[in-house]
Amino acid sequence: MNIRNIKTTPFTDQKPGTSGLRKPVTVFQKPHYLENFVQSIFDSLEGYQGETFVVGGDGRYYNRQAIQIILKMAAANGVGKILVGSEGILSTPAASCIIRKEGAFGGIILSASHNPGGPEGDFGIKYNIGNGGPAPEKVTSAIFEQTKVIDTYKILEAADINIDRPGSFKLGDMSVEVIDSVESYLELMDSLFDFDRIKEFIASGSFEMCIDSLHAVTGPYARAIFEKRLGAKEGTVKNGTPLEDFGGGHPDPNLVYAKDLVEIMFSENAPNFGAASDGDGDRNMILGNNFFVTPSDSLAVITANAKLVPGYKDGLAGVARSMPTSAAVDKVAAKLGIDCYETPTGWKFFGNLLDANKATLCGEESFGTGSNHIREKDGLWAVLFWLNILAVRQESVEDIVKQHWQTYGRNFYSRHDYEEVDKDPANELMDRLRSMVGEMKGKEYGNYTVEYADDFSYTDPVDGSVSSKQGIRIGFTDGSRIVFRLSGTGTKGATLRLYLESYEPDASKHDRDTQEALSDLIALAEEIAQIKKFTDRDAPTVIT
Ligand code: G16
Repeated sequence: MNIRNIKTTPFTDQKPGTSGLRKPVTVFQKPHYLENFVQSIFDSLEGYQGETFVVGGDGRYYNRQAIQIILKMAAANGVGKILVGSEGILSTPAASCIIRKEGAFGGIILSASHNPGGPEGDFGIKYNIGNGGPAPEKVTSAIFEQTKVIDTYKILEAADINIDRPGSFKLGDMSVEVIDSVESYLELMDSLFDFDRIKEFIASGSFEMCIDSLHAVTGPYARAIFEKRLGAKEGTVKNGTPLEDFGGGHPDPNLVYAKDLVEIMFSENAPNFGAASDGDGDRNMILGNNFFVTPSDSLAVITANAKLVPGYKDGLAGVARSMPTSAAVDKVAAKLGIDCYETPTGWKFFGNLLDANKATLCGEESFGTGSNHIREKDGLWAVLFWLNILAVRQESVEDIVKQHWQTYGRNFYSRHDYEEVDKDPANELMDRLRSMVGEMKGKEYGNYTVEYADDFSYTDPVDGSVSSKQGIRIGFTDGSRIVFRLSGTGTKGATLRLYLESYEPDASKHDRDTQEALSDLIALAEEIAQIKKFTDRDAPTVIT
């Protein structure tokens, strides 16, 4: 076995963000860049020698090359066994599922999620721990510390392995098992949902659906589950072949980037149900016939209807949502008499709550929903949850959501993104708000009175760790709220996110247009934060 010790010097920009290290492909292709980060992962871990790891990615450009490098470095660093998704494909939820099922030590997932791919696009790498979830901050910080002092990495000199189909190999002393990418995940879904009932519902002929995989990782999963297992007609899954550049698209399931699906679902003869998922399969967007379900509402509806789904029929331990996510689910939790946790943005913050059985369902406004079945958000799981609800209730998506609002009131909600703005003025905007919030309580802005204003800080109820500076919240006495954050996943400049929410208990006002219902708050956000001045933009890039 020929292990080479390669001399290297640190890169100063390898701090993991909201979800791992994301950079343009060209950065990852710099000599030693990927290798430094991978070695830093191993150097920050203890007791992994001889253990099993899972590796796979969303199929984007550089996925295959990166996997070969990681395999050889893992072998050189003493890993016992690696499970790799066939063709290098593993959706993020499938990777989480396999780490848990196989009792692996951890996993390395290659994805920049919803960011565009291709030679000029983005690439990413993140480390997941043995519970199947994203490494918590103490682990990502330890990795970052290693990246600052690294001087050598280890790699096995060996030929590439054929990862195109399942099979077993040896790389030095390490075993490599190329596994079917879909099988374990499909089995898990089958154990949670009433597949027979959904199949019957689809076969009834009165129900049509359209699933858009946006040329990203969920294609093979969606075809196997919806078309083969649940009997939806061929062609139900659109853009189902993963492409290295996602067909030139932006694999982000929202109203702007999933525009083909949106056109179909908002046409005259729209199907009853539509859904899309993102680059690595952990996000989802749910649509009805001419109807959009906000991710925050989706979490609330799923929570309220959980007892209809076999895997959740015995009740929920609690729910959790990220701070900027609307409080729609809080109302459901209150009615069910269960706890509702508010965490910072980032799925990693749900891990402890799920492990400690404090929460069963979790969700984020950024099109992420999931449960304790794995430790990642899960796009197709959310789609199946909705299908299960629809199969039982036999009502339209719109009717289900509107009835929900009647019961709980409606949380009008929207996110305005200012993408790729200059970093310095974006930081100035946030610093300015930070300096203002201490004085804001009780202040009046037109009809609004500030009830609280702060820079969100979270103390994990399980391990007591504190995460501060997680976003500026300004809450008003009428229950409405404005939140400002800088994204932790962008790779160019800064992305300012403005989250707006107002609560409307009166059902006669639920049909208002969202942007119109929030127009006073939008104007107020501009007045308080001077967004136009600091971003030099007249309007947001994306409104969801
Ligand atoms: C990641 C995280 C999510 C987070 C989202 C947006 O999602 O896993 O928890 O909500 O980023 O983060 P930000 O607002 O910082 O850009 P994904 O799907 O990109 O892995």
